[in-house]
Amino acid sequence: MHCKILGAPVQDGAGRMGCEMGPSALRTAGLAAALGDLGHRVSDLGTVVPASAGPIVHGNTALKALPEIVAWTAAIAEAAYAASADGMPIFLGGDHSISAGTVSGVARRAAETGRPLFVLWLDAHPDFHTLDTTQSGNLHGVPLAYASGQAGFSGYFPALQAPVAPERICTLGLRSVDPAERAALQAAGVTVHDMRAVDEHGLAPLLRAFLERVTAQNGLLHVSLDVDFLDPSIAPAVGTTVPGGATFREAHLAMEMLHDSGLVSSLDLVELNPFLDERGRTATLLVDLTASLMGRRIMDRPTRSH
Ligand code: HAR
Ligand code: MN
Ligand code: MN
Repeated sequence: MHCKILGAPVQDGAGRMGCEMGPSALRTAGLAAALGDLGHRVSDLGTVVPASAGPIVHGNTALKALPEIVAWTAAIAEAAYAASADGMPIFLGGDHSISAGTVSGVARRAAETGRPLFVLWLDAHPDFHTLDTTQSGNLHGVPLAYASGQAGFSGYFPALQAPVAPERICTLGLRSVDPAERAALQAAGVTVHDMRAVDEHGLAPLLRAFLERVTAQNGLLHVSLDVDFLDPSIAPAVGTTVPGGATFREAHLAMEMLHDSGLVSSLDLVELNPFLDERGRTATLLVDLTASLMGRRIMDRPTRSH
């Protein structure tokens, strides 16, 4: 596989600074080498540069950095479209607002190939607010609503060329959902597997059922991995920690199943805030999870010195 790494150092969509350093930390943690060791060809395509931000006025006065995030979204969508012509783009956030661009860009590409794009959203949060419903005003809370064509973005965000049908979206790991998001997810028909479902059924059958749907429709699959999908005890480097997240093995199992499915066509690694990390452990975990997604197996792991 040809892995294409692309940095999107956006932090204005989150409530605090630091995600700008995410791509650097993931590179420092050895992402390219880990992929190379698995036999993949790796290209680092560098860093997306945002378009210039013009003034935008919106009635929701809580919104933060709307012109900046709109400018980033336009540039990231173009870069994602270009990078997804072949190979496997891996987008390094940056806060989760980058996925407004990555998902819309790869969806435009998928539409040209004629294969339906599915999205697996691994996150404590659904990020399903619209510009009208967000109360925090942090735009990392809206990308999934935008990319799936929910109302209220037109005239502000770039026009969507290929919205992802909500029936093709699966959220997994949710445990922090605002009332407006809960209603919108249900109305739209997004598949929601919250942490209670993971606890009760186990992650594997929930994910397997979704992957079987993707396979049955000969789909492509974009995976969006938010650091806060993981339990904060193993992944502290995120601004929005929520207790009760995925364990080390749940997360690796998800990645191993995704690898075995052969369906994944693009990946986001988002919300890493290296300023909050402990000796790089969260960045290292994200690299190891990516390696599992790209084919590293438990039985291939030698003992490491401590
Ligand atoms: N729903 C809340 C809000 O809109 C929290 C959103 C937090 N989002 C992320 N990414 N950290 O999932 O403010
Ligand atoms: Mn998120
Ligand atoms: Mn989140």
